[in-house]
Amino acid sequence: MSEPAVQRRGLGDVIPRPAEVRPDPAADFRIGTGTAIRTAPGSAAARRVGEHLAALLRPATGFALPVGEESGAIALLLDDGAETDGEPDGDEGYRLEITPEGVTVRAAAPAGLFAAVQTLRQLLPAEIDGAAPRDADWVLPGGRITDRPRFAYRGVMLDIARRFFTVAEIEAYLDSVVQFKINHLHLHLTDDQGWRLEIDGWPRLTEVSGGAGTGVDGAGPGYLTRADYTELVAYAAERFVTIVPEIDMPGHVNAAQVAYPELTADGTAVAPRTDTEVGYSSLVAGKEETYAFVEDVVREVAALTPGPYLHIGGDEAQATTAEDYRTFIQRVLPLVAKYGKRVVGWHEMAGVELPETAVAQYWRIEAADEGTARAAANGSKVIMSPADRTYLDMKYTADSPLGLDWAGVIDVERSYDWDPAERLPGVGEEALLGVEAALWAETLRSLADAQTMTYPRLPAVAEIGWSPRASHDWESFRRRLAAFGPRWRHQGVAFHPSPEIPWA
Ligand code: TNX
Repeated sequence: MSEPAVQRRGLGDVIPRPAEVRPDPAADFRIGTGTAIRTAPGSAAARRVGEHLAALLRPATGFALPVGEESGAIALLLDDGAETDGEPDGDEGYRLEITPEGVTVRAAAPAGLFAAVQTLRQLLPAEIDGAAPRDADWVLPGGRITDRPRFAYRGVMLDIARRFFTVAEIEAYLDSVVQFKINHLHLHLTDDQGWRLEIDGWPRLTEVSGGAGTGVDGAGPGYLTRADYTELVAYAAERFVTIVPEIDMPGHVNAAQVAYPELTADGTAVAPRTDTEVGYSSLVAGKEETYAFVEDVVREVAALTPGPYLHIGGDEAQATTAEDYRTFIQRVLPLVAKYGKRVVGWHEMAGVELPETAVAQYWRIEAADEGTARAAANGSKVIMSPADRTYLDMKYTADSPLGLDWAGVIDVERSYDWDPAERLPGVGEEALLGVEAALWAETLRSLADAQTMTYPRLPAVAEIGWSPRASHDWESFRRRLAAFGPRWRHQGVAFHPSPEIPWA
């Protein structure tokens, strides 16, 4: 069988769509056997981004692509005069110029170089993601791109409580999401069905509630040791991704109570749960044991996490009275601050008065939310994750084999055609830290299941988070998305072949 011809890409054929694109069809650059990568002198971080680029390009090209500081037609440079058209580039902005002589990337920080590498990867033919060397014309389209994100926070959440995902699976997932300039991975570490992070001094959390038979239908056992978590944090940091750990409380705590009955109201043991009910378990607001436990957990998670955020859940606490909920959150907020972290919580937390530094994550489907609006008015930032747009665990169509449908069915157009700054009254552009797509795992049984629900909807949310509001355009998006069919096949990433997309 002859190999299909490798097609030249257009300079704007990128997701998320870059802020400014000026093609110059006469200025294509061809990567060849002698091409080298040159990185900013004296910057170990830039050097690692160069190595990352080389590692992406070597398998399919078969070229050596040496990385050094002396010479090379592909240059990844740092300069802090970085400002384009009066707009500061920020850490993630970059300028990319492609000419027949070479490729020059300039950014104020290594994160910008990494973002540019994701763009470069997409500018090459899909075959660049193949595992074996092939003979092809590795052409980058000529011209200039100037790019920077709309929002600082572009996240994806993975629920490893309902179904545990191993370090290798989480790393594979991370590798696929960074292509879309996702820069936060929120790990939902604990829930009624399982506890997935080892905590010093509380071994039964993981021995019992991370062990055999845990997870929905008992199909998701496993947990992260502290060493595993530390490895994940480092792996993410190499890809400029911040891990946001979530310990869900005061509700969603049945697994903790199974392991430690002293955390229940009367101290009696509760049975493990593997069903998908929510809203039945609660930590006890009026018991000192509760806060001794929470402080140990918060201290430990904070110590293991270099990123600024610690997510305390706070959702669906139907088994907690309103008064107890307030008491509990007001005791826990200062604990998170005490261990140096900025608190994030699902927006129910905004029913309690919050410090300005707190972040509320809106997840419901209503057209307004008083608590979130009040938090925004008080200076808190908001992450937008409306379930009817960003929940990756919702079915694509009524007959999708995986997923739930309580927030409706979500096809690709529905996940793309909305604006986070217009979602809630009182929560405009200035109040937004960013957007996050959430993948709950009740119906997932494998990494392929997780990928199938994630792609192709995550790229839609990623583009909303990164690209200028004015560039939003469904017709353009679905055409650009079509090119990912062959890319994902080469990468071994499963996806749902939505009929809305004219797949290549
Ligand atoms: C609601 S969203 C939940 C989760 C479920 C999810 C399923 C949120 C903060 N809580 O406990 O897994 O729906 O879609």
